This record gives sequence, C-alpha cells and structure tokens, in this order.
Amino acid sequence: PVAHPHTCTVIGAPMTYGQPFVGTDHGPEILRQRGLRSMLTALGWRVEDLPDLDFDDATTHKPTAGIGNVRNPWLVGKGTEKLAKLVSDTIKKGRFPLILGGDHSIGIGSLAGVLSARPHTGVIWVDAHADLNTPAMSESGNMHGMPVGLLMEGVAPSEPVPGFDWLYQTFRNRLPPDSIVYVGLRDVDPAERELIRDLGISAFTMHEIDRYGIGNVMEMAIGHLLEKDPNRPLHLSYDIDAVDPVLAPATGTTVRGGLTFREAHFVAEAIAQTGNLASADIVEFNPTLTNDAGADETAELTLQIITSLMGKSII
Ligand code: EXY
Ligand code: MN
Ligand code: MN
Ligand code: MN
Repeated sequence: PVAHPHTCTVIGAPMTYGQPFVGTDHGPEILRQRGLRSMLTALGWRVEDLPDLDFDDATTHKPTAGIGNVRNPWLVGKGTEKLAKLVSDTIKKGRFPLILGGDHSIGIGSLAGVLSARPHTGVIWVDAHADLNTPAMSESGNMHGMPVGLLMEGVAPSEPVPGFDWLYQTFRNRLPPDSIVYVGLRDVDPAERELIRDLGISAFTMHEIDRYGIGNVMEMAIGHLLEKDPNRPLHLSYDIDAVDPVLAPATGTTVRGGLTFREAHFVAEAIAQTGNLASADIVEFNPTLTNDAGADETAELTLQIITSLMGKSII
C-alpha cells in the first residue's frame, strides 16, 4: 500500500461563491476551534496548519458577473486555481492535504491538484448529489454542482469558463469515468443521470445502501477503484449533505433519506482501513443555515467523521 504520510497539511478553503449562501466560509475556523489539530495529533499525525486561502481578492480584479447561466465563475475560478496549486505542492512534499470547505466548488481545485500530482488517483465522492454538471448542463448555474463535471474526461468543456484558464494550461489532467465511485446519491439531475448511465460510472446510491448494506457497498466501491492496482492512491471528497439532514442540518442543499450516523462513519472508516487514502476534502458545512444546536451538532459530526477517516479505530 501507499506509505501512510506522516504529515497532514490542513488547508482551509472558505469558499462561498459556488452556491447562493454566505456561511460556508466559517467551516475551517469552527473545526479548528473545536480541536481539529489536537485530535489529529492524538492520532499520530504531525500537523501543518496553514492560514485559510483568501478567496476574496479576485473581486477587485474582474467583474463578478456570470457567463450564461453560471454564477461567479471568475471568483470560483481564481479561488480554485490557488487551491489546485497548493494541493499539488502539498502532495509533492509528501504530505496529506486535508482540505476544509467551503462549498463543494472547491472540489474543482482539489481534484485538479490531486490529478496533477498523482494522475492515477481513484476518487470516492460521498454526496447526496452527483456534482457532475457542466456550465452548459446546469439548471441552477451554481458551481458547487460542477466539480466532477469540470474535471471528468469526456464531460469537461473543451473551452475554459472565464477564470479557469489555468485548468486548460497547467492543470490539464482529467479524471477517467472509471476512476470515481459515488456513495450516497439521492438527488441527481436528469442530465447527470444520463451521463452516469452512458459513461458507466460506478454509483452506489441510497438505494444500493439499503439493498446491500453499507459494508458490502464500501467493499464494492473500494474494490472497483483498487481492482487493477491495489496500491493506487485514493482521494475522498466528503460532502456533509450525504448524511441525513436530521443529523447534519447545517448545510445548504439538504435532501431527506441520507446516511445514518454509523453509515456516515463506516464510509470514512472503510476508506481509512485501505491505507491508500492520500488526500481528502470535507465540504458544505454551513453553521448559519440552522439554529445553534443544529450548527453544533453538524460541526461535531463533521469533526468525528474527519477523525474516522484520519485513522481513528473504535478499539
Ligand atoms: N444538481 C444541483 C445543481 O447542480 O444545482 C444541486 C447541486 C448541489 C451540490 C451540492 C453540494 O453537493
Ligand atoms: Mn494512507
Ligand atoms: Mn457536493
Ligand atoms: Mn451535495
């Protein structure tokens, strides 16, 4: 297996421009305040905690208006460019990037950075949504619904969206459709559904979780990615809205019928146990969208999921 990296670089990515709400920018600071660093240290990690990326300086450079239906492409583009560079540099230094969102549009930067440093990476996308839209397909124009679409081979637009020149110059690697698995889907747009079927993308929706149980689902999901190369590095993108909104109400696009508390942890534990996890992001926590109790509960759950995926075992 991939050597377990000993140093974890915590990257705060307080992005809000991929969706309509403010508040996702508070994610990194709240997780740090709740003791992220000491919890990582207790698991044996050496921790490098970087200052949050600044995603606001691009506002002065260019108009923030969208192109066609796409909202804030320049701001998302310039922000994710910074993240892609940092993720790629972090991996090349032999460190484990732990990326804290922010909305899921930061996945554009994470995926681009990971694929640039390790083109062969397998991706596990834990989400209620497929995030497979492109600017041409999207009904909402929100870029948090597009990270997989913008990076997938055969789906990604051939011309850059404004702000995304970097994705067509230095970060040109794309993700083959057989190199991602979805876990937890339950709200997929018609055009996304068609792509998943046509490209044969491996998708374990809530239906498969009900039918086979989370244990079998994770075995199949990981098996699919590691089939040809058991040493393949894995990247996990964990959208907190995959979890049932009763347990994780503080997020912008809640969908009923999600992962239970144990399923949410099991996903992280199963991936940690492979020994192949090499980078991760956890996104879409928004403390402002519910009451204080709901925000507290979601923050604590997010932190516990991170603990599981970074190697905590029950005994
Ligand atoms: N598919 C819908 C859209 O593209 O607007 C909803 C996307 C929600 C994305 C959330 C974060 O995962
Ligand atoms: Mn590892
Ligand atoms: Mn998402
Ligand atoms: Mn989602």
